[in-house]
Amino acid sequence: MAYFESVSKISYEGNNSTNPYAFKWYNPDEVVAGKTMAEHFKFSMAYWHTLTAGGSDPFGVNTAVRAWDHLNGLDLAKARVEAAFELMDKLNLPYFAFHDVDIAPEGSSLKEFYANLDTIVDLIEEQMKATGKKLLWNTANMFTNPRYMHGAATTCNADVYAHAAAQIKKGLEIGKRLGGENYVFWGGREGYETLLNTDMQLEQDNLARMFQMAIDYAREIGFEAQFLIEPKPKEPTKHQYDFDAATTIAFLQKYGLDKHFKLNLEANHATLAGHTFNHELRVARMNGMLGSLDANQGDMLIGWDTDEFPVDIYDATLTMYEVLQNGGLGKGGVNFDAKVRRASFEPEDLFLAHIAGMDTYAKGLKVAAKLIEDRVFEDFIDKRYSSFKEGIGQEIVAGKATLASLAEYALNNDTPRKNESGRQEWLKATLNQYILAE
Ligand code: XUL
Ligand code: CO
Repeated sequence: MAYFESVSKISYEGNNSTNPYAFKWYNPDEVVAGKTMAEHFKFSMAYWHTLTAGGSDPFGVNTAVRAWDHLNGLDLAKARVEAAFELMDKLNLPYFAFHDVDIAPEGSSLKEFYANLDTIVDLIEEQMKATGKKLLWNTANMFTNPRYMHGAATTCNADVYAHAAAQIKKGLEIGKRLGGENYVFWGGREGYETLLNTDMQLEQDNLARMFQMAIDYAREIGFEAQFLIEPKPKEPTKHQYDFDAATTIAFLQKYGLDKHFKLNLEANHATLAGHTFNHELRVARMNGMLGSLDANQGDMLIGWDTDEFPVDIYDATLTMYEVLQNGGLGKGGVNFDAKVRRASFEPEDLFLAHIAGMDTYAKGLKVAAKLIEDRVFEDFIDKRYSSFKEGIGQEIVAGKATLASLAEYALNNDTPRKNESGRQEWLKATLNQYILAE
Protein backbone atom coordinates (compact mmCIF):
# COMPACT_ATOMS: atom_id res chain seq x y z
CA MET A 1 0.00 0.00 0.00
CA ALA A 2 1.19 3.54 -0.73
CA TYR A 3 0.96 6.06 2.10
CA PHE A 4 1.99 9.03 0.01
CA GLU A 5 0.08 8.45 -3.21
CA SER A 6 0.04 12.07 -4.32
CA VAL A 7 3.85 12.30 -4.45
CA SER A 8 6.11 10.47 -6.88
CA LYS A 9 9.86 10.06 -6.81
CA ILE A 10 11.69 13.38 -6.45
CA SER A 11 14.56 14.05 -8.83
CA TYR A 12 17.01 16.82 -9.58
CA GLU A 13 15.79 19.39 -12.12
CA GLY A 14 18.20 22.28 -11.56
CA ASN A 15 17.58 25.70 -10.11
CA ASN A 16 15.48 26.95 -13.00
CA SER A 17 12.82 24.37 -12.27
CA THR A 18 9.49 25.62 -10.96
CA ASN A 19 8.36 22.15 -9.93
CA PRO A 20 7.96 22.18 -6.13
CA TYR A 21 8.53 18.41 -6.09
CA ALA A 22 12.04 18.55 -7.55
CA PHE A 23 15.52 19.20 -6.19
CA LYS A 24 16.95 22.52 -7.39
CA TRP A 25 20.44 22.12 -5.89
CA TYR A 26 20.74 18.59 -4.54
CA ASN A 27 22.12 16.56 -7.39
CA PRO A 28 23.43 13.30 -5.88
CA ASP A 29 25.78 12.67 -8.83
CA GLU A 30 27.33 16.12 -8.99
CA VAL A 31 30.96 16.21 -7.90
CA VAL A 32 31.92 18.96 -5.46
CA ALA A 33 35.38 19.16 -3.89
CA GLY A 34 36.28 15.69 -5.19
CA LYS A 35 33.22 13.79 -3.96
CA THR A 36 29.67 13.39 -5.20
CA MET A 37 26.94 15.13 -3.26
CA ALA A 38 25.62 11.69 -2.34
CA GLU A 39 29.00 10.97 -0.73
CA HIS A 40 29.12 14.31 1.08
CA PHE A 41 25.64 14.00 2.53
CA LYS A 42 24.43 10.97 4.37
CA PHE A 43 21.01 12.59 4.59
CA SER A 44 18.82 11.02 7.22
CA MET A 45 15.14 11.10 8.11
CA ALA A 46 14.27 11.61 11.78
CA TYR A 47 11.61 8.99 12.50
CA TRP A 48 10.15 10.87 15.47
CA HIS A 49 9.30 14.08 13.65
CA THR A 50 8.31 12.59 10.31
CA LEU A 51 6.46 9.40 11.28
CA THR A 52 5.59 9.59 14.95
CA ALA A 53 4.80 13.20 15.83
CA GLY A 54 1.57 14.80 14.66
CA GLY A 55 1.89 18.53 15.25
CA SER A 56 0.76 18.78 18.87
CA ASP A 57 2.16 21.61 20.99
CA PRO A 58 1.58 22.62 24.63
CA PHE A 59 -1.58 24.43 23.53
CA GLY A 60 -3.14 22.03 21.08
CA VAL A 61 -3.53 18.46 19.90
CA ASN A 62 -2.27 16.86 16.67
CA THR A 63 -3.16 18.49 13.38
CA ALA A 64 -1.33 16.22 10.92
CA VAL A 65 -3.39 14.19 8.48
CA ARG A 66 -1.70 10.86 7.79
CA ALA A 67 -2.76 7.68 6.00
CA TRP A 68 -2.05 5.65 9.17
CA ASP A 69 -4.18 7.75 11.53
CA HIS A 70 -6.91 5.09 11.89
CA LEU A 71 -4.50 2.46 13.25
CA ASN A 72 -3.34 1.69 16.79
CA GLY A 73 -0.66 -0.24 18.68
CA LEU A 74 1.53 -2.60 16.68
CA ASP A 75 -0.58 -2.16 13.53
CA LEU A 76 0.17 1.55 13.66
CA ALA A 77 3.87 0.88 14.27
CA LYS A 78 4.01 -1.48 11.29
CA ALA A 79 2.27 0.98 8.99
CA ARG A 80 4.74 3.67 9.99
CA VAL A 81 7.65 1.42 9.02
CA GLU A 82 6.18 0.94 5.55
CA ALA A 83 5.47 4.66 5.24
CA ALA A 84 9.00 5.51 6.38
CA PHE A 85 10.61 3.43 3.66
CA GLU A 86 8.25 4.80 1.01
CA LEU A 87 9.13 8.35 2.03
CA MET A 88 12.88 7.66 2.10
CA ASP A 89 12.68 6.04 -1.31
CA LYS A 90 10.72 8.91 -2.87
CA LEU A 91 13.01 11.54 -1.35
CA ASN A 92 16.23 9.65 -2.08
CA LEU A 93 17.12 9.77 1.62
CA PRO A 94 19.69 7.00 2.21
CA TYR A 95 19.54 6.97 6.03
CA PHE A 96 17.20 7.21 8.99
CA ALA A 97 17.43 7.65 12.76
CA PHE A 98 15.06 6.74 15.58
CA HIS A 99 14.43 6.51 19.32
CA ASP A 100 13.19 3.14 20.62
CA VAL A 101 9.76 4.58 21.50
CA ASP A 102 9.33 6.09 18.02
CA ILE A 103 9.19 2.71 16.35
CA ALA A 104 7.28 0.52 18.82
CA PRO A 105 4.68 0.93 21.58
CA GLU A 106 6.04 0.66 25.14
CA GLY A 107 3.18 -1.60 26.27
CA SER A 108 2.69 -2.12 29.96
CA SER A 109 6.04 -3.65 30.95
CA LEU A 110 9.66 -3.65 29.93
CA LYS A 111 9.24 -7.25 28.72
CA GLU A 112 6.38 -6.20 26.47
CA PHE A 113 8.40 -3.24 25.17
CA TYR A 114 11.31 -5.55 24.29
CA ALA A 115 8.90 -7.91 22.47
CA ASN A 116 7.27 -5.04 20.54
CA LEU A 117 10.68 -3.73 19.56
CA ASP A 118 11.70 -7.18 18.31
CA THR A 119 8.57 -7.38 16.14
CA ILE A 120 9.14 -3.97 14.57
CA VAL A 121 12.92 -4.36 14.22
CA ASP A 122 12.23 -7.58 12.23
CA LEU A 123 10.15 -5.52 9.84
CA ILE A 124 12.69 -2.68 9.64
CA GLU A 125 15.47 -5.19 8.95
CA GLU A 126 13.42 -6.71 6.12
CA GLN A 127 12.77 -3.29 4.59
CA MET A 128 16.43 -2.30 4.92
CA LYS A 129 17.49 -5.43 3.07
CA ALA A 130 14.95 -4.84 0.32
CA THR A 131 15.76 -1.15 -0.19
CA GLY A 132 19.41 -0.66 0.84
CA LYS A 133 18.45 2.12 3.28
CA LYS A 134 20.75 2.39 6.30
CA LEU A 135 20.57 3.31 9.96
CA LEU A 136 22.55 6.47 10.73
CA TRP A 137 21.84 6.11 14.45
CA ASN A 138 19.40 4.98 17.03
CA THR A 139 18.97 6.05 20.63
CA ALA A 140 16.92 5.35 23.73
CA ASN A 141 14.19 7.83 24.64
CA MET A 142 14.77 8.35 28.36
CA PHE A 143 12.85 11.58 28.73
CA THR A 144 9.18 11.08 27.77
CA ASN A 145 8.01 8.38 30.18
CA PRO A 146 6.99 9.79 33.61
CA ARG A 147 9.49 7.46 35.30
CA TYR A 148 12.23 9.79 34.02
CA MET A 149 10.84 12.87 35.80
CA HIS A 150 14.08 13.13 37.84
CA GLY A 151 16.35 12.10 34.97
CA ALA A 152 17.56 8.75 33.65
CA ALA A 153 21.31 8.26 34.13
CA THR A 154 21.18 11.25 36.52
CA THR A 155 18.06 10.26 38.45
CA CYS A 156 17.90 10.09 42.26
CA ASN A 157 16.12 6.72 41.92
CA ALA A 158 18.41 3.70 41.42
CA ASP A 159 15.57 1.56 40.03
CA VAL A 160 14.91 4.15 37.34
CA TYR A 161 18.66 4.17 36.60
CA ALA A 162 18.45 0.40 36.07
CA HIS A 163 15.48 0.86 33.73
CA ALA A 164 17.47 3.38 31.69
CA ALA A 165 20.33 0.87 31.49
CA ALA A 166 17.87 -1.76 30.23
CA GLN A 167 16.72 0.58 27.48
CA ILE A 168 20.29 1.41 26.44
CA LYS A 169 21.24 -2.29 26.42
CA LYS A 170 18.36 -3.08 24.08
CA GLY A 171 19.18 -0.02 21.97
CA LEU A 172 22.74 -1.22 21.47
CA GLU A 173 21.51 -4.68 20.50
CA ILE A 174 19.11 -3.15 17.97
CA GLY A 175 21.85 -0.89 16.61
CA LYS A 176 24.12 -3.91 16.17
CA ARG A 177 21.40 -5.91 14.47
CA LEU A 178 20.53 -3.14 12.02
CA GLY A 179 24.14 -2.19 11.31
CA GLY A 180 23.74 1.27 12.86
CA GLU A 181 26.75 3.43 12.03
CA ASN A 182 26.40 5.57 15.16
CA TYR A 183 24.64 5.44 18.51
CA VAL A 184 23.38 8.68 20.11
CA PHE A 185 22.96 9.84 23.69
CA TRP A 186 20.90 12.96 24.16
CA GLY A 187 20.18 13.72 27.81
CA GLY A 188 17.01 15.76 27.78
CA ARG A 189 16.40 15.15 31.49
CA GLU A 190 20.05 14.72 32.46
CA GLY A 191 20.41 17.92 34.42
CA TYR A 192 18.65 19.70 37.24
CA GLU A 193 15.88 22.16 38.06
CA THR A 194 17.24 23.37 41.41
CA LEU A 195 20.48 22.72 43.28
CA LEU A 196 18.45 22.79 46.52
CA ASN A 197 17.53 19.14 45.92
CA THR A 198 20.41 18.01 43.70
CA ASP A 199 23.65 16.11 44.28
CA MET A 200 25.34 17.32 41.10
CA GLN A 201 28.54 15.40 41.79
CA LEU A 202 26.75 12.04 42.17
CA GLU A 203 24.55 12.72 39.13
CA GLN A 204 27.51 13.48 36.88
CA ASP A 205 29.52 10.52 38.22
CA ASN A 206 26.53 8.25 37.54
CA LEU A 207 26.13 9.66 34.03
CA ALA A 208 29.79 8.84 33.34
CA ARG A 209 29.28 5.34 34.79
CA MET A 210 26.35 4.77 32.44
CA PHE A 211 28.44 5.84 29.43
CA GLN A 212 31.22 3.48 30.51
CA MET A 213 28.76 0.59 30.86
CA ALA A 214 27.45 1.33 27.37
CA ILE A 215 30.98 1.31 25.94
CA ASP A 216 31.69 -1.99 27.71
CA TYR A 217 28.49 -3.62 26.49
CA ALA A 218 28.96 -2.45 22.90
CA ARG A 219 32.44 -3.99 22.96
CA GLU A 220 31.06 -7.19 24.47
CA ILE A 221 28.51 -7.65 21.69
CA GLY A 222 30.83 -6.43 18.92
CA PHE A 223 28.83 -3.30 18.09
CA GLU A 224 31.27 -0.97 16.37
CA ALA A 225 29.17 2.15 15.94
CA GLN A 226 30.59 5.59 16.68
CA PHE A 227 29.16 6.78 20.02
CA LEU A 228 27.81 10.34 19.89
CA ILE A 229 26.70 12.77 22.57
CA GLU A 230 24.27 15.46 21.51
CA PRO A 231 24.71 18.63 23.57
CA LYS A 232 21.80 20.91 24.45
CA PRO A 233 21.81 23.56 27.18
CA LYS A 234 18.20 23.35 28.35
CA GLU A 235 14.71 22.18 27.38
CA PRO A 236 13.10 20.18 28.77
CA THR A 237 15.34 20.51 31.85
CA LYS A 238 16.39 23.96 33.05
CA HIS A 239 20.09 23.15 33.11
CA GLN A 240 21.35 20.16 31.14
CA TYR A 241 24.78 18.67 31.85
CA ASP A 242 25.70 18.32 28.14
CA PHE A 243 25.27 22.08 27.80
CA ASP A 244 27.31 22.67 24.64
CA ALA A 245 30.30 21.23 22.76
CA ALA A 246 32.93 22.69 25.11
CA THR A 247 31.15 21.52 28.28
CA THR A 248 30.57 18.05 26.86
CA ILE A 249 34.18 17.67 25.74
CA ALA A 250 35.42 18.72 29.21
CA PHE A 251 33.04 16.21 30.82
CA LEU A 252 34.26 13.39 28.57
CA GLN A 253 37.90 14.30 29.22
CA LYS A 254 37.39 14.45 32.99
CA TYR A 255 36.02 10.90 33.04
CA GLY A 256 38.48 9.53 30.47
CA LEU A 257 35.67 8.87 27.99
CA ASP A 258 36.78 11.20 25.19
CA LYS A 259 38.39 8.46 23.08
CA HIS A 260 35.05 6.69 22.79
CA PHE A 261 32.82 9.58 21.77
CA LYS A 262 32.26 12.28 19.23
CA LEU A 263 29.53 14.91 19.16
CA ASN A 264 26.24 15.02 17.32
CA LEU A 265 25.70 18.75 16.98
CA GLU A 266 22.33 20.32 16.36
CA ALA A 267 21.85 23.83 14.99
CA ASN A 268 18.94 24.84 17.21
CA HIS A 269 20.73 23.48 20.30
CA ALA A 270 23.69 25.70 19.46
CA THR A 271 21.54 28.81 19.29
CA LEU A 272 19.78 27.87 22.55
CA ALA A 273 23.25 27.80 24.13
CA GLY A 274 23.93 31.30 22.83
CA HIS A 275 26.29 30.08 20.10
CA THR A 276 26.17 29.95 16.34
CA PHE A 277 26.11 26.47 14.82
CA ASN A 278 29.48 27.04 13.22
CA HIS A 279 30.95 27.98 16.62
CA GLU A 280 29.88 24.57 17.94
CA LEU A 281 31.24 22.82 14.86
CA ARG A 282 34.55 24.67 15.19
CA VAL A 283 34.94 23.75 18.87
CA ALA A 284 34.26 20.09 18.05
CA ARG A 285 36.50 20.12 14.98
CA MET A 286 39.45 21.67 16.86
CA ASN A 287 39.17 18.86 19.39
CA GLY A 288 38.77 16.05 16.83
CA MET A 289 35.21 15.50 18.08
CA LEU A 290 33.01 16.49 15.14
CA GLY A 291 30.84 13.42 14.63
CA SER A 292 27.48 14.10 13.02
CA LEU A 293 24.88 16.81 12.47
CA ASP A 294 21.25 17.23 13.44
CA ALA A 295 20.28 19.66 10.72
CA ASN A 296 17.56 22.15 11.58
CA GLN A 297 17.21 25.79 12.58
CA GLY A 298 15.57 27.88 15.26
CA ASP A 299 13.61 31.08 14.95
CA MET A 300 15.29 34.40 15.64
CA LEU A 301 12.27 35.62 17.62
CA ILE A 302 11.41 32.48 19.55
CA GLY A 303 13.37 31.36 22.58
CA TRP A 304 12.79 27.61 22.38
CA ASP A 305 13.76 24.64 20.24
CA THR A 306 11.53 25.04 17.19
CA ASP A 307 13.30 22.36 15.10
CA GLU A 308 12.51 23.97 11.76
CA PHE A 309 13.81 22.53 8.53
CA PRO A 310 17.03 24.35 7.58
CA VAL A 311 16.50 26.92 4.84
CA ASP A 312 19.13 29.50 5.78
CA ILE A 313 21.81 29.37 3.08
CA TYR A 314 24.19 31.60 5.02
CA ASP A 315 24.22 29.16 7.96
CA ALA A 316 24.33 26.11 5.69
CA THR A 317 27.39 27.57 3.95
CA LEU A 318 29.26 28.12 7.21
CA THR A 319 28.20 24.67 8.42
CA MET A 320 29.49 22.96 5.29
CA TYR A 321 32.65 25.07 5.48
CA GLU A 322 33.43 23.44 8.85
CA VAL A 323 32.44 19.99 7.59
CA LEU A 324 34.71 20.30 4.54
CA GLN A 325 37.59 21.60 6.67
CA ASN A 326 37.03 18.57 8.90
CA GLY A 327 37.51 16.28 5.89
CA GLY A 328 33.84 15.25 6.09
CA LEU A 329 31.86 13.60 8.86
CA GLY A 330 33.24 10.07 8.73
CA LYS A 331 30.60 7.71 10.09
CA GLY A 332 28.31 10.68 10.78
CA GLY A 333 25.74 12.25 8.51
CA VAL A 334 23.17 14.99 8.17
CA ASN A 335 20.03 14.04 10.05
CA PHE A 336 16.97 16.23 9.61
CA ASP A 337 15.98 16.58 13.25
CA ALA A 338 13.30 18.92 12.00
CA LYS A 339 9.55 19.05 11.92
CA VAL A 340 7.03 20.66 9.65
CA ARG A 341 5.07 23.53 11.22
CA ARG A 342 1.80 22.63 12.90
CA ALA A 343 -0.19 24.27 10.14
CA SER A 344 1.78 22.40 7.45
CA PHE A 345 -0.42 19.42 8.24
CA GLU A 346 -0.68 17.70 4.86
CA PRO A 347 1.52 14.71 3.98
CA GLU A 348 2.93 16.62 1.00
CA ASP A 349 4.54 19.08 3.43
CA LEU A 350 6.86 16.32 4.66
CA PHE A 351 8.30 16.12 1.14
CA LEU A 352 8.48 19.84 0.50
CA ALA A 353 10.26 20.31 3.84
CA HIS A 354 12.92 17.68 3.16
CA ILE A 355 13.48 19.04 -0.35
CA ALA A 356 14.01 22.51 1.16
CA GLY A 357 16.53 21.15 3.67
CA MET A 358 18.46 19.02 1.17
CA ASP A 359 18.64 21.84 -1.36
CA THR A 360 19.80 24.32 1.28
CA TYR A 361 22.63 22.03 2.38
CA ALA A 362 23.58 21.27 -1.23
CA LYS A 363 23.82 24.97 -2.03
CA GLY A 364 25.79 25.56 1.18
CA LEU A 365 28.23 22.82 0.19
CA LYS A 366 28.84 24.37 -3.23
CA VAL A 367 29.49 27.83 -1.83
CA ALA A 368 31.72 26.50 0.95
CA ALA A 369 33.75 24.43 -1.52
CA LYS A 370 34.35 27.48 -3.70
CA LEU A 371 35.32 29.64 -0.73
CA ILE A 372 37.87 27.03 0.34
CA GLU A 373 39.15 26.53 -3.21
CA ASP A 374 39.80 30.27 -3.48
CA ARG A 375 41.26 30.37 0.07
CA VAL A 376 39.13 33.46 0.79
CA PHE A 377 39.25 33.18 4.58
CA GLU A 378 42.44 31.12 4.82
CA ASP A 379 44.61 33.70 3.08
CA PHE A 380 43.11 36.51 5.13
CA ILE A 381 43.58 34.61 8.38
CA ASP A 382 47.15 33.56 7.47
CA LYS A 383 48.04 37.18 6.89
CA ARG A 384 46.23 38.35 10.02
CA TYR A 385 48.35 36.08 12.22
CA SER A 386 51.57 36.42 10.23
CA SER A 387 53.37 38.07 13.17
CA PHE A 388 53.43 34.63 14.82
CA LYS A 389 55.37 33.13 11.92
CA GLU A 390 58.64 34.99 12.49
CA GLY A 391 60.77 36.61 15.16
CA ILE A 392 59.23 36.99 18.58
CA GLY A 393 55.91 35.52 17.43
CA GLN A 394 57.62 32.36 16.25
CA GLU A 395 59.33 32.07 19.65
CA ILE A 396 55.96 32.34 21.42
CA VAL A 397 54.43 29.64 19.26
CA ALA A 398 57.46 27.39 19.73
CA GLY A 399 57.01 27.69 23.51
CA LYS A 400 60.44 29.32 23.88
CA ALA A 401 59.28 32.67 25.25
CA THR A 402 59.02 33.55 28.94
CA LEU A 403 57.43 36.55 30.61
CA ALA A 404 60.95 37.88 31.17
CA SER A 405 62.03 37.44 27.53
CA LEU A 406 58.82 39.06 26.31
CA ALA A 407 59.18 41.96 28.73
CA GLU A 408 62.74 42.49 27.54
CA TYR A 409 61.56 42.41 23.93
CA ALA A 410 58.78 44.92 24.68
CA LEU A 411 61.16 47.24 26.53
CA ASN A 412 63.60 47.23 23.63
CA ASN A 413 60.95 47.53 20.96
CA ASP A 414 60.00 51.18 20.87
CA THR A 415 58.00 51.02 17.67
CA PRO A 416 55.70 48.00 17.87
CA ARG A 417 54.17 46.98 14.57
CA LYS A 418 50.85 48.67 13.84
CA ASN A 419 47.50 46.89 14.19
CA GLU A 420 45.65 46.25 10.94
CA SER A 421 41.91 46.23 10.33
CA GLY A 422 39.97 42.97 10.87
CA ARG A 423 37.93 43.85 7.74
CA GLN A 424 34.83 42.14 9.08
CA GLU A 425 32.36 43.96 6.86
CA TRP A 426 34.40 43.29 3.74
CA LEU A 427 34.67 39.59 4.61
CA LYS A 428 30.90 39.34 5.10
CA ALA A 429 30.25 41.15 1.83
CA THR A 430 32.64 38.75 0.10
CA LEU A 431 30.76 35.81 1.60
CA ASN A 432 27.53 37.29 0.23
CA GLN A 433 29.15 37.63 -3.17
CA TYR A 434 30.05 33.92 -3.16
CA ILE A 435 26.57 32.90 -2.03
CA LEU A 436 24.95 34.94 -4.78
CA ALA A 437 27.40 33.88 -7.50
CA GLU A 438 27.73 30.15 -6.88
C1 XUL B 1 15.87 17.02 21.20
C2 XUL B 1 16.67 16.29 20.19
C3 XUL B 1 16.53 14.81 20.21
C4 XUL B 1 17.78 14.08 19.87
C5 XUL B 1 17.69 12.60 20.02
O1 XUL B 1 16.02 18.39 21.15
O2 XUL B 1 17.36 16.88 19.40
O3 XUL B 1 15.50 14.45 19.36
O4 XUL B 1 18.20 14.36 18.58
O5 XUL B 1 17.22 12.19 21.24
CO1 CO C 1 18.57 16.26 17.84
